[in-house]
Amino acid sequence: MLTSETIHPDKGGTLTLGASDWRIGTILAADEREGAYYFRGENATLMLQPVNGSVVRVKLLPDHREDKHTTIAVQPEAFVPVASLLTEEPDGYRLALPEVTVAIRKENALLAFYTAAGELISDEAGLYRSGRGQYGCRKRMEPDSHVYGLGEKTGFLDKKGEKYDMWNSDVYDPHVPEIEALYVSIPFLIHFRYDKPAYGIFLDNPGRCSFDMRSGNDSYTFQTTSGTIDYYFVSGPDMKSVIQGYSRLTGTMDLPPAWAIGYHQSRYSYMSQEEVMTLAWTFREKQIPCDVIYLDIHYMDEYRVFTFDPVRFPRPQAMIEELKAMGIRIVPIVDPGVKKDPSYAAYREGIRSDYFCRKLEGELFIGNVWPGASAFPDFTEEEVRSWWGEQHRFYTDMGIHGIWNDMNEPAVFNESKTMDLDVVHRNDGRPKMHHEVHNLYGMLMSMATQQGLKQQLDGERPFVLTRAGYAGIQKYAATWTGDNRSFWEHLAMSIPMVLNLGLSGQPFSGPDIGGFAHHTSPELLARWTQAGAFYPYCRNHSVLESIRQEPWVFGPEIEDICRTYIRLRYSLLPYLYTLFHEAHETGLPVMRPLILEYPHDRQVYNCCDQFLVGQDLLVAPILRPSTEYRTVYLPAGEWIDYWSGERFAGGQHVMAHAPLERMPIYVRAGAVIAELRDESWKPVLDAGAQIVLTIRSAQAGTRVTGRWYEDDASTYAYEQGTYNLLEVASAFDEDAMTLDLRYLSKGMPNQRATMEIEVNDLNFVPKQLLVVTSEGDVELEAQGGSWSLDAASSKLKLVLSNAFEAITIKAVG
Ligand code: MIG
Repeated sequence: MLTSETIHPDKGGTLTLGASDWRIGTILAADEREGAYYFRGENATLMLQPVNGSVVRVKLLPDHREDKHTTIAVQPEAFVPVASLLTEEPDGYRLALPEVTVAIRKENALLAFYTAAGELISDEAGLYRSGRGQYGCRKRMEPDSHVYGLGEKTGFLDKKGEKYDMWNSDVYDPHVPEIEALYVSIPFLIHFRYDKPAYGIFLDNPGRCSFDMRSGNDSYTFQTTSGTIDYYFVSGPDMKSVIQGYSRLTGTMDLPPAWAIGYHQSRYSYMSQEEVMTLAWTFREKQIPCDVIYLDIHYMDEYRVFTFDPVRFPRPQAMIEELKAMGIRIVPIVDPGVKKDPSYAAYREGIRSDYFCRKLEGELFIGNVWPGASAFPDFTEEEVRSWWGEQHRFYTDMGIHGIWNDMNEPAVFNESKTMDLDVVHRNDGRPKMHHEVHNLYGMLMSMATQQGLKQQLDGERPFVLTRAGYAGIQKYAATWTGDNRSFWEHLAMSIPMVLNLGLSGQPFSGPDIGGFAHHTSPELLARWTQAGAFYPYCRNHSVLESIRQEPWVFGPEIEDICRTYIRLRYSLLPYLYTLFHEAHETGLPVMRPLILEYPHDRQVYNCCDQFLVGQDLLVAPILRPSTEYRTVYLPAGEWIDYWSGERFAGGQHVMAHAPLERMPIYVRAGAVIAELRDESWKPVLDAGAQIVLTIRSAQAGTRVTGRWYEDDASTYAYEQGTYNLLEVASAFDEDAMTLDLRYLSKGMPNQRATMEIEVNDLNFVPKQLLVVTSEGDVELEAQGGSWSLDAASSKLKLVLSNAFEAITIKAVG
């Protein structure tokens, strides 16, 4: 516990930067070699390397030593040939790329970035080195600047005024606004101003770094503690293109297996085979959908990874098979620490092959974690990663397809809370001290895990969940946000945290629903499950000895609420899955802050008590106890209350009534949402699942647009084009509706025989439904379709034969 002694009067400041007057100095010459430009300063060289037309890498080369090496976060294929032109002017140089121009001042080597049209995007205020050899870069910030991204951080959405550290840390302290570092470090920020070009900075340094948007009045700083400044300037012009640019650089996620986006249930720990089976049967009996049950550390034999405890889990394979038949998967936890135990195969093999981390002087690094004294694989070596991946046959042979990586910051029970800083990682021939690559450790572990599983699963998609990560983690694993608490404040905080992870290239994340530490309450669990149904990653998890928080433990009322919202998630799985496909293609997040879709609306720059799922669903959770009303901000357009169908004009705050069983949800008028109407509550997105495309408001003037993506939901066949992507657009008049359906891809022509569409709230009574053909309009029935009208609810239902590539349907009144 901290006491007042902490704020000792003799305590000095911690910001050391700017303490030295080191500068690059005057630029003496500039030259180009092998796709990079070198600006030779008096004290160091600055390298500018075009990545593509809108992204440029800036690397400071302290001893003029050329080094184009990047961390593993950067995809080599992101670098493409770029038309670039360097010109010299009396007081500087200009490097012009198709979409961004960099100006370099000769006098001080400071950079300014411009759009192709010549508009200033960003101006540099300084590049420093401290007496300790730490580098920092300062960029100008304006009164109307806003900062987003920076991965997994506490606080609100807008990071202006905050300061953060990038140092993967196991933080069991309550996650409060002043915690500067958590488990995942993504040194990427987005700088945004109203009506000005947005840009991103990705500082590719896996050592301890900091981002300070607090201390300077008109600037922000990022600084390193080891290694040099090596950053990527990602030009927009808008936030979406910045995120896409960053995602091209660091990669996008694979499509998850459908079961991974269902509801997951966890607890530290479900202690035995009987307990797990009882849990599974309870879900099925109560008809609460659930796809995954987690095994926390007690499943292991004295916490040895790749083992099962013979007493608690005597027949794991039988259990896994039985669960699979019920449609439930097991995801066991795997920590990096390998018990130091000569009778244990993983330890012996690791020692024999020299796979564990060693200290500078050569001795093994042994740290204390759950199994006691443990060795840690050196995941910076490719050979070690493939060995680690191979170990997972233990699980995959039993039918396990998903793994949960914990403690991979790495967390160690010692004073530094991590690996000793004198560990030397062999790093495939480029040895690094631990502190230089600390933030990569967890990601490399998940990479090893994912690649191993991929090899073993014979074409099936694995699922990996990780606590620690670095830029690019989205390629290997989903992340959950670690040890939050059952506090209402943490329910509220989870929204900006997940939103900023999404803006930082990680679309697949979520917190422990209900809260991990401390004790949940019936009301908190209900409200958290309502919100949680819309997180990209949806898992309820809680700590040892806390009050139980499975959906039913608080009696029928809370159970009903949980059931309703978990089922609601399942009914929206086709829509969610379509968003995951978009994330895979573009890097854009599934769960979005309003600013991403409404950048010209000043109301939304720090809006994070409500969020969007894709473009079409607006979710406004209740974030405080005993609260039945809240204001909701509806951005431009028209919004339909999901529950009542009531229509609201956007651009205003509305008061929503939200009794305990009701979380306010709004649907964008004009949205086409693919919904699952299958009562089996399984994440079946494949042939046979009853999926309906719903259009919720069909009024004259509404512009209807939507997409629906489908594939086999379990293999990588989509990479070869085996998927369907349908685009829907329609227009409405006073007494007619035209519906255009067009497959952008139809790699699975036999996926379903018919397609169902439901149009709600139609503003006229259709008398005829026609298909537009080259020979003129034909009755829908003559084309194998049918329709019906529920006049009371003005709901039109259409069923069409799905034999088309593109079809236009008209409803005429
Ligand atoms: O320090 O495996 O964040 O989800 O239940 C505890 C036990 C180690 C920390 C994880 C938590 C997990 C717990 N782990």
